[in-house]
Amino acid sequence: MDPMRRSPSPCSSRPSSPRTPPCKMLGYVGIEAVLDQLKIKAMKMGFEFNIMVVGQSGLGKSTMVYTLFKSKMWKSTIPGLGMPTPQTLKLQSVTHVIEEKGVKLKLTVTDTPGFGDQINNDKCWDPILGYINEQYERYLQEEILITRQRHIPDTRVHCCVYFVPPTGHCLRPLDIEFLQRLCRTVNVVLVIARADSLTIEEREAFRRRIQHNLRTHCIDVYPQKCFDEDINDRILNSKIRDRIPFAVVGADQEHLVNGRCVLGRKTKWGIIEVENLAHCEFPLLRDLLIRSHLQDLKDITHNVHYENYRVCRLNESHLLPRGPGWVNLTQAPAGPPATPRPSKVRHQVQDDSKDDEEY
Ligand SMILES: Nc1nc2c(ncn2[C@@H]2O[C@H](COP(=O)(O)OP(=O)(O)OP(=O)(O)O)[C@@H](O)[C@H]2O)c(=O)[nH]1
Ligand SMILES: [Mg+2]
Repeated sequence: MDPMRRSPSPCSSRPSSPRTPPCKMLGYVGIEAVLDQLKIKAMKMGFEFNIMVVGQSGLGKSTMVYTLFKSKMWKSTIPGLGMPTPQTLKLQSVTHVIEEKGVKLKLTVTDTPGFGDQINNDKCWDPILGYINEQYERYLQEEILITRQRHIPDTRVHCCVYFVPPTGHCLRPLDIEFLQRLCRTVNVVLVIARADSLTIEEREAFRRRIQHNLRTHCIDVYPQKCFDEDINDRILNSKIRDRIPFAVVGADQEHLVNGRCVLGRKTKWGIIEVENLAHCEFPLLRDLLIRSHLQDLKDITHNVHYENYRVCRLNESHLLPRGPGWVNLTQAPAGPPATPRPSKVRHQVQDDSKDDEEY
């Protein structure tokens, strides 16, 4: 059947029916329908999001994972309700598909053992950076195959939540060293852990000191100023940057407060509700990660962090002997590559591909 007949154009010369005023739709092409198509496709495909929690031992990383995704995640991995969260002894990833209103999210959470317990904390960032780079390498190896999958499974870490201990002073040298390395490789969202141990004034003063430390040590945590795309981004992200690091409290127990079931920590003088902004800033963290910036975190991971990794590896591959298989990269060495500082690398990448063609 003639497609033109199936969907008569709003501008067709046929006499219009009495219900459609003749010239009102003149010029209408129907481009906006592409949004519906994108939505239908995205709903069918679902979303992938990978998050990692990092920080010193006992700061509430595993508990926060539970708080973030409630019983939709993690409960199956915690041995029995009401049992204390066990110490995390090895880096472990758990994947769950969670569904809300027909939207599927394949969520992978990587919980990491706490660091900083050793007398010598030298290179305690190696296993974490090693894992992050390993996921980039996996993606790259799939991407460069001649016959590649239509959809490459994405295990790259889109966001790393870094827990700062609630010392009330400033960032410790270990945190500074760790963060400097991490921020070059992945999006880092900074939080003040166990914020219930600080008063409101202490939290505020601590936050300002940490912000000052970040500036003086050139640590660019998410959302990075240089990646704001327009004025709207700048306005929204400036507000977030002003509140970072979020002072959060984690909990895995529910309590009854005024007839409502709330997640919180029970103390002698009352219940600290994690969802209550008057008690802590957990809702700001949750909104940033899931409700407002999930896609942006994925975009920056792909366009900036992964791209930097890819450029480094492809440049390395130029050192390999030329021949039919030269693009087929050998596996990355165990250590992380010397990744440059995050930057929009589109030009670099294009230049690189031009070089490639010259071979
Ligand atoms: N006061 C307070 N305690 C918390 C908070 N979050 C977690 N805890 C408690 O701190 C203890 C350690 O929590 P975990 O979640 O196991 O800490 P972790 O960072 O995963 O520890 P490791 O696995 O050893 O690295 C548990 O008893 C939690 O109930 C918080 O926000 N405030
Ligand atoms: Mg843990």
